[in-house]
Amino acid sequence: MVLKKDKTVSSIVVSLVLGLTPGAFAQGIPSLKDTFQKDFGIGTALNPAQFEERDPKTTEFIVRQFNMATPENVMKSALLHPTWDTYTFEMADKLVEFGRKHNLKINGHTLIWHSQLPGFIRGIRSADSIRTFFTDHIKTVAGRYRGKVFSWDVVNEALNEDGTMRKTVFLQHLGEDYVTEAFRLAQEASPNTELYYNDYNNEKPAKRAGCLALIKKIQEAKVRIDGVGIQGHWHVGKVPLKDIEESILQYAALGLKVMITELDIEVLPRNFQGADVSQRMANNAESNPYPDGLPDAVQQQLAADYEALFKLFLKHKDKVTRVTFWGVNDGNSWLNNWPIRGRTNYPLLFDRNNQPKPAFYKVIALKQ
Ligand code: 9MR
Repeated sequence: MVLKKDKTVSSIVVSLVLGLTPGAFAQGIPSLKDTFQKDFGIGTALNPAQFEERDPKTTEFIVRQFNMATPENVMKSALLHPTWDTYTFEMADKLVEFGRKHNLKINGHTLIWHSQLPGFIRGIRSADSIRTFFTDHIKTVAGRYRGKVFSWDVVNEALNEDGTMRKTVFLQHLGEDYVTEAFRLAQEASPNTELYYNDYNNEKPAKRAGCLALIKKIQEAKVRIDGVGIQGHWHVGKVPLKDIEESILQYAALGLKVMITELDIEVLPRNFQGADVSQRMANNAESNPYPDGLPDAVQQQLAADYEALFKLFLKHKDKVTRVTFWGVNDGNSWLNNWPIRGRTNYPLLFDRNNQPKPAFYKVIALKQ
């Protein structure tokens, strides 16, 4: 109880320092989705404990803060399509139902990705079999959620850092046109769903050029693509604001909606950037420096980074349609376990108890 009181008091102090009206606290913590209602959607990645509503307080919190959601894992092919001719839709159905019940628009993630593929793919040697998997998977999954999800990340992470096509099983067997083909199949199976290409580091110039070329290719084939997702796995003190702005402008110039789809800001030591899940780092004495709390200087830098990002998103709110955080709070973040297992990370706006961090108030204050 005492602890709770202290937290409320410190939140009020933070708000006064930031110049927020005391009214913002009359109803408790301000709501991100309400604050940015006229600007863009606010999304989060969800895991089963959350969309199965195992804790009513968590549900209440999610529904108050967010109006869009992406399944963190349950719609990936390894989970949906475990053997050649079986699909397991139970968890994905629950997520979709959670969205319907609580008015959160669902972004399906993801139809075609080289990672988290079903195990049986490894045994496939022929192009025909890969094509059969590819076609059946898109038709079946996009078809099942037709009219039920708002959008799909049709293809995820098809590019290398230099902008060339990543050598995936799909590129190898189906050739470069597989991306266009995926969008064509998704359009047929789910004609009224928004269709996106999603990647990390595609704000960086070389990868962005590859991404722009990929999008143009789809458009030249007269196949529909509605938007591009910049995942947004960035690093504290190093958020590439200029590249992000240039990317928003260049993607929007192709007529696409731009989304920030997996936002988080790494605060722990890392010797590379991006989100290639196959990359790992060795554990050593310095790799988990803040197990008991984030030092104030890093907390303030994180707040400044989030403030600068949201300022930029607001400047381009006519082009940015959604900002999705990759997790509800710091405790849920994949960055606690990647690229090293068992670290204590602080990449989001809410702490492990769903309490707003200084970064949250900086972001909210942009609209006061
Ligand atoms: O957050 C996801 C984590 O729980 C999974 O273990 C991981 C496995 O591939 O995927 C994570 O989500 C990824 C997303 O689907 C695509 N972009 C990078 C994300 C972080 O790795």
